[in-house]
Amino acid sequence: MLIRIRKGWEIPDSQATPETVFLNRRRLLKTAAAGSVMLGAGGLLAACDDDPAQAAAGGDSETASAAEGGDPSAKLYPAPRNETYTLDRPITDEGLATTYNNYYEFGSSKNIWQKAQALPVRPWTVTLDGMVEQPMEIGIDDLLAKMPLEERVYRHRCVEAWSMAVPYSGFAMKALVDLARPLSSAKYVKMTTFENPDVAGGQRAAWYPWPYIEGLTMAEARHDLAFIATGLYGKPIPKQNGAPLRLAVPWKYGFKHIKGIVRFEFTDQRPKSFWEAIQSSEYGFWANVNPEVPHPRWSQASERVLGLNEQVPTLLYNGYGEYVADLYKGIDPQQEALFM
Ligand SMILES: Nc1nc2c(c(=O)[nH]1)N[C@H]1C(S)=C(S)[C@@H](COP(=O)(O)O)O[C@H]1N2
Ligand SMILES: [Mo]
Repeated sequence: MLIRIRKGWEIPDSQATPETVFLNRRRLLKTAAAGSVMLGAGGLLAACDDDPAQAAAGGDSETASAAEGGDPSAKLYPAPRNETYTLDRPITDEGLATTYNNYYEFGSSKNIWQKAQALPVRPWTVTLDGMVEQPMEIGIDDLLAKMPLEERVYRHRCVEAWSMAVPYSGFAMKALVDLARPLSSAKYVKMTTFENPDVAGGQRAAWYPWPYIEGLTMAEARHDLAFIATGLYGKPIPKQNGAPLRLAVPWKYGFKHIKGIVRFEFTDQRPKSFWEAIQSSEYGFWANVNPEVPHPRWSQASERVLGLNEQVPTLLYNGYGEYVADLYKGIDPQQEALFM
């Protein structure tokens, strides 16, 4: 168990578990309360202690990534690194990034990676529809064959005030938008996660508004930083991290990074995301990272860097302001909650 003295500006981790605290408050999910206690100081260590099989894995990346065996896309990785985006911190240990996850379809704890192995990721069909020239369905391997794969290292900042630095492989979301050929009247892209309660036990909890939904404006979706991740650490992306495809928009809080996507729908209606549907006063559409705009229940001024267990200041747009600030120039922050 990790014990350290908290500095004045640090928040207790127990306050930074928004989903579980919220549900506890509504008395909807008793086990979530246990989860939030487990995720107190030294959360990952506590989670590991809790489960002997997990402790045996001991953050061994090979174990957590083993499910890629037989993945028909394995030969596509590692993809060449795009050096445009660099980091100010070391890459998070692979074993940690693949065993400390948020994926409510498989439960509300961080320790869901084994449960997620039950998700079949082949065949996997992606639907591109809505306001497009021609709706289309495409299998993940056909999609991968069409897309220019590359690797990018991105910072990843959860709204719960922890962060990682992760090498994703995949393709610019713009390439997928171009493939879909949206009409000029489309204003947003709405993304939807799979629904399969037989394997995803969390989806049997009826109080959540399944399926998980997320959305971006067309300008955000076409921005070079918006990335569809299909690989992680030079291999196909593990199921717990969102196989076979998930979003990575690193200037936004992690809950925007929808996993296990089956549908991209182009629309002129702003989508209501999963967390917005649960608690719109705490989780909004924009979710851009801003250290000066606190979550209603805790500060966003700093973040705990997983693995280093170091508290560092959070950066505006998670450090990507030079690329993305222009996207929001015409938007009045009094009218739109850009940072929630
Ligand atoms: N479908 C789905 N996508 C999801 C989530 C989820 O519960 N379900 N959690 C989100 C949250 S809150 C975060 S922080 C990231 C975590 O991604 P990681 O486990 O790869 O670090 O996934 C996001 N995508
Ligand atoms: Mo998150």
